[in-house]
Amino acid sequence: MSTTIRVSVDDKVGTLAIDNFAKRNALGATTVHEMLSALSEFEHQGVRAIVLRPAELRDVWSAGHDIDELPVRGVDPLPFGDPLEELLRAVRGYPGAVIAMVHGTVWGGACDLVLNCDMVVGDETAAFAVTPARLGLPYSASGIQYFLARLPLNVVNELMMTADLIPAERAYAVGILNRLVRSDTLHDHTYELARKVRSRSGDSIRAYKLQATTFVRAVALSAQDSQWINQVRHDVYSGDDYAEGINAFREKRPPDFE
Ligand code: YXS
Repeated sequence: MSTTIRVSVDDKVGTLAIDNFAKRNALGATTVHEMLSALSEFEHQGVRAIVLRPAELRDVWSAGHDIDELPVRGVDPLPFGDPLEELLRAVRGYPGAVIAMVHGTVWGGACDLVLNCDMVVGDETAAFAVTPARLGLPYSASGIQYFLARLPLNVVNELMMTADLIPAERAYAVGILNRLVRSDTLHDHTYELARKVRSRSGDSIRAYKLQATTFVRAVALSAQDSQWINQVRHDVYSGDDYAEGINAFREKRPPDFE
């Protein structure tokens, strides 16, 4: 029995709803593993389009990675096996459309999750922030690569360097959102889009998506550059900023990176 998500299917259109508002729908291991199981079950049932949403439409869509589960200084906070990294790969690899329905603010790894969805429908309350610079955390190389495939460099720079929320109008203007609709029509617009995808050829869409996500990953990178990236990230997650960022969150105070 799932404890932090709600799942349903209606005529091969699935709904995957995060239901843990007490923790602002933070994406901890328990929630992520339930989401991974749901995606696997959707695939088994031949679900062709999935709407990813919060169970309740409140002011926060998701607060991102569960900070309480981030490791201490000196340990990579976003390794390949991190549950949220696994979820991002599962969404990218799902053989059908995953459509994010966004009402409220989306933070950090949840922003990565939304941008890994195939399409994003948001309303006037939708806003997006990517927050490693608030935590002194070195973002994952795969995450950065995918952000750069998804958005212009200057927009990724703004997200990564300010860690500020990009509000709905700008999110639509810069391409984070496919559709920007009024909150009272968000549900209908999102499910209309999902049903449209569901009505098209599942074989064609699966083949397209598998090729598209493969092409996005296909970049030439020397072993030397790969090792250099790992060293750069190691130096950051072993450094003072990361320790201070995590402590500041836990002590509910602004971080002091001076
Ligand atoms: O004090 P209690 O026990 O009630 O718990 C509080 C918060 O500690 C908890 N909570 C979280 N717990 C773990 N991980 C989180 N990300 C997280 N966010 C919140 O939920 C309870 C209610 O939070 P509260 O009182 O702050 O709610 P609010 O409505 O006043 O504010 C909502 C937010 C989302 C604006 C605020 O909670 C917030 O700023 N959360 C942190 C957002 C954030 O920085 N997320 C990035 C997580 S790290 C990540 O995703 C990546 C690794 S990265 O950093 O690289 O992007």
